[in-house]
Amino acid sequence: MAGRWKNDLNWSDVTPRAEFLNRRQLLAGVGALAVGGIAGPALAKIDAVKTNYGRGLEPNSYEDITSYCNFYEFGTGKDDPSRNAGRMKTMPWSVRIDGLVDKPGNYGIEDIVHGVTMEERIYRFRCVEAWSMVVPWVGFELADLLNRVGVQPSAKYVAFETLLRPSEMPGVGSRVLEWPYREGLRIDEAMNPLTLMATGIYGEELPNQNGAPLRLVVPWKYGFKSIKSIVRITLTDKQPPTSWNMANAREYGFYSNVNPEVDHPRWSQATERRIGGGLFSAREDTLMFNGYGDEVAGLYAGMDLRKNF
Ligand SMILES: Nc1nc2c(c(=O)[nH]1)N[C@H]1C(S)=C(S)[C@@H](COP(=O)(O)O)O[C@H]1N2
Ligand SMILES: [Mo]
Repeated sequence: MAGRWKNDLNWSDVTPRAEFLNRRQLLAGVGALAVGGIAGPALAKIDAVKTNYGRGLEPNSYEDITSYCNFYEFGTGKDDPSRNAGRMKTMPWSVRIDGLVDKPGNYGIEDIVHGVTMEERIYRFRCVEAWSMVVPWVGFELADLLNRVGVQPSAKYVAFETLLRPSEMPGVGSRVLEWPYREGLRIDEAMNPLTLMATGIYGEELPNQNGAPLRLVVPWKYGFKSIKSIVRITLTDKQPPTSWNMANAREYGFYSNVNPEVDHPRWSQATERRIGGGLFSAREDTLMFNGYGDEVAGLYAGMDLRKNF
């Protein structure tokens, strides 16, 4: 264990060994290492996690992370995304960046990832449904991207939208949410160094079901804030509408910070079940801000987190 969390982490150190070898063999066969075109070179050497909280956390298996998913555009069952998301075309992919920015435009995914510092970040990921996983993401700080396009001083929020392409998304015929899936962050949350744009897991390109080719990861917030397959990023001076809040404002607030003291109206948020832990594994206590309080509690100083849930 001890050597795992040094600055010279690489994938074989953090991936359960058999699985790592297994996948490499598989991938070598199908040429999936062509991910090199996008994120490859930067993946060869991975920086250490930026928060001490990742220390000692054992990542969930690749299998858990890619087969137990929420991506309602492909169905509401946990295994629907892994079965259905393969039909989503992720190449070519562009992201429209607009609103209160100096350099608005349609940016190809190649341009977005070009020259950024890709890192591994091992984050605990807590879903609002009271389960959690530990995921070795690959990604870069959202702040990097925002700084490159130039955020204007009047921008107070960032709004995100997921692809909406009904011909490839069997779930969007359902009215369970309003499409496209939308999320938002306050600008200081977006600029926080913990906030990632993820392009991969376990050193490989994101599988579609996890939000290829580009998704948000906000580790101190419930999972639904981590919007997948992003096609639009808008800087705005108004708090943007968000899908789960529009669907049920009483149950899902704009902030959605992980908070064991504020229950969901229909269940407790005090504990969580770690996916992959087995049927009889003990529930774990949920930590304030999902354990990232040292890094982010200051963002909410003076705010009533029961009101701003
Ligand atoms: N576009 C989109 N993004 C989404 C969702 C979704 O249904 N659609 N589900 C959210 C929820 S509820 C969670 S818990 C996480 C799940 O991410 P994972 O499947 O990679 O674990 O994605 C979030 N992002
Ligand atoms: Mo979730």
